[in-house]
Amino acid sequence: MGQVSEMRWIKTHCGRMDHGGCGLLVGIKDGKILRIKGDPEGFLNRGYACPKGIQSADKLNTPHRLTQPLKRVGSRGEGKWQRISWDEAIHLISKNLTETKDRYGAKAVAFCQGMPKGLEHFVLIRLANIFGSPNVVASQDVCHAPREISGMHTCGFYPVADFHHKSKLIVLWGSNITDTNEEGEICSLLLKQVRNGARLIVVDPRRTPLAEKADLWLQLRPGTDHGLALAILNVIINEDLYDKDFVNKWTHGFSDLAEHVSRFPPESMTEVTWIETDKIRSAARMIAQMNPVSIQWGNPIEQTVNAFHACRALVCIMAITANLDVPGGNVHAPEPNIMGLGKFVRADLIPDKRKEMIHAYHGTIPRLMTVPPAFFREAVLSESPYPVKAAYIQCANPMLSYADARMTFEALMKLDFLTVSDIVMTPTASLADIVLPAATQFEFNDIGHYGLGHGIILARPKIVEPPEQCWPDIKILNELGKAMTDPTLWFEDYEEMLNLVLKPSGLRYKEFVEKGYLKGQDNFQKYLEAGFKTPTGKVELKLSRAEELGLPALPDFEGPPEQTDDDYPLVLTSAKSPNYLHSSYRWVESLRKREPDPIVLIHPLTADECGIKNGSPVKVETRWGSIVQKAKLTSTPHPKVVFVSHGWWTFDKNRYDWKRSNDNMLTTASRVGKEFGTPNLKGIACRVSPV
Ligand SMILES: Nc1nc2c(c(=O)[nH]1)N[C@H]1C(S)=C(S)[C@@H](COP(=O)(O)OP(=O)(O)OC[C@H]3O[C@@H](n4cnc5c(=O)[nH]c(N)nc54)[C@H](O)[C@@H]3O)O[C@H]1N2
Ligand SMILES: Nc1nc2c(c(=O)[nH]1)N[C@H]1C(S)=C(S)[C@@H](COP(=O)(O)OP(=O)(O)OC[C@H]3O[C@@H](n4cnc5c(=O)[nH]c(N)nc54)[C@H](O)[C@@H]3O)O[C@H]1N2
Ligand code: SF4
Ligand SMILES: [Mo]
Repeated sequence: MGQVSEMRWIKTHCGRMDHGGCGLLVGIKDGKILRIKGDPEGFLNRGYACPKGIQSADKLNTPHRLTQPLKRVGSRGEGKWQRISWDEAIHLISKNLTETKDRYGAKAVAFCQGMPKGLEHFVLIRLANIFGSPNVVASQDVCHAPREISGMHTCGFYPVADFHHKSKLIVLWGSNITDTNEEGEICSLLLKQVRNGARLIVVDPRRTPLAEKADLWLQLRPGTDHGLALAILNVIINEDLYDKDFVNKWTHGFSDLAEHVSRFPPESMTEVTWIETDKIRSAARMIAQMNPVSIQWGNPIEQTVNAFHACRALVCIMAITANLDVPGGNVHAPEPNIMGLGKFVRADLIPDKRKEMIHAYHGTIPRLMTVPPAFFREAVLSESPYPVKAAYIQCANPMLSYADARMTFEALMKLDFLTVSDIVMTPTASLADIVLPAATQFEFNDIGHYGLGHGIILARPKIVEPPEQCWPDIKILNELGKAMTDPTLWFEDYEEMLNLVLKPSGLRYKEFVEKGYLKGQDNFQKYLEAGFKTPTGKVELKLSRAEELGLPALPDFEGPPEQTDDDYPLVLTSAKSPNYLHSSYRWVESLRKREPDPIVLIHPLTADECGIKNGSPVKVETRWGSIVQKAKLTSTPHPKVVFVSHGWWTFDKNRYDWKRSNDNMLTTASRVGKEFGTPNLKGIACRVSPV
């Protein structure tokens, strides 16, 4: 009784359990978080919160937390550490990075971040820029860069599904938002649309709960999304279902696209995509005839070497059906009045970045500003295009998240100096010279959704004190900035960086917290006045500068990412777990109870053929490696498709097992798409057998 009556509820937004977004009410007493629930007034969630958001404070007070900076004393990866002070840690990092810079140039230092988690992502870029290194490494090769940048080149913006206005039809294309709520596309918004009559198409190789609800479920062969999209374009154009007015006024290269997609009739694409011709036709007709349509496009379309084709084909569908930048379609969300990213990260200080960054030497697509992990590791291992000798890694676990874990291991082992900031010791941190204990969600003032392109930023105020020696990443970076770069570009108080972002709005952070969020003013069909921000001022179905930029002018399909054969007859893919974030939080007991083991989903017919029993360990093999996960027999995937769990590692004292169940032992970084350096994470040929 007493407890409940004394508990105070504080408002914040969820973060660091996915991209974040839900408004939360956090109940605290005596400086401890006792309860978390969805805030009924939350702009994106209206009371919804998922299980891992509700449990998210359980990660704060665990024995696994790093509580003091550590310096390696044994050999790299041996697990022998000495506890050191923050002063010493900052001194050692700045000394080593400065020495690297003096010897090899600033570009020999890489600054690495995983999934964008909060403001520190942009403070890291600011530090890299001020330090003089063009090399910020991020997972964008497989996460959102393909979508964003293909959008920029095709229609001049990143078209995001608008769930805030009524759609007649929603297409979930490789996006399982009841589990992933990606970039704050919180599933409660979608479910409300469906309750209010929106129709639903799901493109997914697995019968998800949303696929069960859908009017049409397209169970495609993993990795053939671009093929399906081209067949849909074929139907829309051949059946004369496209929006003629929009196409005439606002598109470039329609006749070339029309001629090109005539090579992809649904009849011949059925064989490669495994989807019946009738269903492809029905999907195309629904998309063309119901307005507005929003396409919520997910990760799988950007996790093969063909990501550019898949993303381009999807934007072409949005365009010729006139669903770009209309309410309930795919919109260019206007930003609130806050500081632009370029200004915040001081892009002006590094004018040669575009020429100097590692991937510039690999001929990637213009506007890709973070180094693809494949090229970062290649630079470390082969010193090409130039030597990379040191890395600062925060909020990332590359040993699990980069394709080809062995390559990551070799690269990290070869570095002269590695710093990792995390909240627990991970396989990646275990290889570092210096490990820094970070404060995390609820423990410091933060801004969510900055830079995500959804036109909103969210307040995430501090609610409890971090463990005494745990620092917010933004504070760590501010101190490093003062120690190893021009101190006048940094701040007496690191929290001034929050005010800097907000400055144009006229708000201080405290006032922003009272408001809760800032959102740009809705403003649709901006092209009517200003055209599209492309070289032709139109949606470039055919890219007008393709030749000059070395890009394919039209979206194309040459086959699935990998061919199956007698040795590897099945197709491997994956989906994010609702209970975890990538490689994170297996050590949070309440979450682990919900999902104790890495599970591989296998169809009962396939399991029977291979002699695999439900619940037994299974060896999953590709041409690139093998792992063991536990079988779950289910008819939700196609019989020829295998779903592995992503991001699993375990630890036992100082030994970090990143091999046994890590899905990135099954992938390779030796073949990547040219535009974004994207490896195949989906659609890989595989086989399964009992252990
Ligand atoms: N095979 C395969 N590989 C994939 C994917 C896939 O689907 N399949 N998905 C890809 C995608 S989309 C992404 S975005 C990447 C994600 O890759 P990563 O971002 O590398 O993975 P995470 O597990 O999200 O986060 C890594 C670390 O951040 C730490 N962390 C959490 N909060 C904080 C904090 O506040 N401060 C600090 N310093 N650390 C913190 C966690 O403890 C964790 O160890 O993986 C990619 N890799
Ligand atoms: N719970 C949880 N939420 C997360 C994350 C997490 O790790 N856990 N990660 C966050 C991050 S960084 C990201 S980028 C987003 C990603 O979120 P999503 O875009 O939803 O990505 P996934 O879960 O990888 O895949 C979505 C769906 O695609 C299906 N799928 C698999 N292969 C294919 C294919 O080849 N084609 C098609 N069309 N579908 C396929 C899967 O069955 C799954 O249902 O989620 C964010 N939210
Ligand atoms: S859906 Fe995402 S933002 Fe919402 S509570 Fe869950 S983890 Fe947090
Ligand atoms: Mo991601």
